[in-house]
Amino acid sequence: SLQLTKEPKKRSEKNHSDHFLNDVLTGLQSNPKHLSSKYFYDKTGDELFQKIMAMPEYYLTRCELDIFKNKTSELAEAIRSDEQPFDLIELGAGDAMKSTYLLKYLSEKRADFTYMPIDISGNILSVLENNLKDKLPEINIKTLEGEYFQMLKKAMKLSSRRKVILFLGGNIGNMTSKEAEKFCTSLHQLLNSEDIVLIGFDLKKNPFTVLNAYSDKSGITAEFNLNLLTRINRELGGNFDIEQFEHYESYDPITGACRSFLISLKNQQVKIEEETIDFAENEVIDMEVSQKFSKSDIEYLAEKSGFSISRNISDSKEWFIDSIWKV
Ligand code: AVI
Repeated sequence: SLQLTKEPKKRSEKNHSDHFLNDVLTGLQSNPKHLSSKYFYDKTGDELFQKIMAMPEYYLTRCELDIFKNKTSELAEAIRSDEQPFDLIELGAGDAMKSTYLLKYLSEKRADFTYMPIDISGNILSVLENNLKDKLPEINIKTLEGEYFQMLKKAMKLSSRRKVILFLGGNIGNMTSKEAEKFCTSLHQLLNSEDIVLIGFDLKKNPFTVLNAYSDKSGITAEFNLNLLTRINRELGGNFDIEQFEHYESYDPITGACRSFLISLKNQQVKIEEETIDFAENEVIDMEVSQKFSKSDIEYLAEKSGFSISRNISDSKEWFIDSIWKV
């Protein structure tokens, strides 16, 4: 077929923006309309997320930091296996603020490991590499720029050492439960029997605490959501009138789904490339889910995807769990 005779597409800027355009149009032409929160993180989005992490309402970062600062030896014990050398791979490492505590501890204990941060942003990886070379020059670091699974496969080929995979920050909560299951199952298939994963889960807690973390009074989370419309305007030639959309957050304490929407404040049409999208007054765009988990939700996900839980480590408030899984 035509497909087979075609040259494989190179990973390029063009290809990247094709995906973005496709996902946006498909999402906005669906019913209900939706956009993917993975596109929140352009330069402005990165800055807004930094602001979110510093907000008093946004407890997640502080809770996981509490674990990495104060339970470092437990973490290290749970991920090390005898004195075996290993590769410590972090998915979506960003600035590696939390993992640096673990890296420091492991290096003080003379663990034999290579730190391999994976991130889609080459920029943040070079910042991270420079920081670490400055703070912890003794650590071996190999940065991997690209998509999680592509880079994981590359890491598996690069060395045959034991792998420890970190997936922090509650990022798994931004997947639907189906996506999370698929993600963990693929991870399980890729790994070997000695390998370990450590995943950060935000726990179900007082519903007001959760809701407040995602509907801050200062409006930063609203800006974070609206910024995706601005990004569509800039990168895909859209003409969203940002003023005509409003952020709405909801939390369902039964399912643990904290969900974020943008409401269209009037009947309006938005153009993106050649396409016209109709919005009815009060129609919503489904923007993001931030799933909260119970301990049994975590167990279910681990087992469903083939893992078994080796240890759960939580912060002093018991609001967040770093769950350590065996293959
Ligand atoms: C990155 N992720 C874990 C954040 C969360 O809590 O779902 C993204 C976020 N959305 C709104 N505030 C923060």
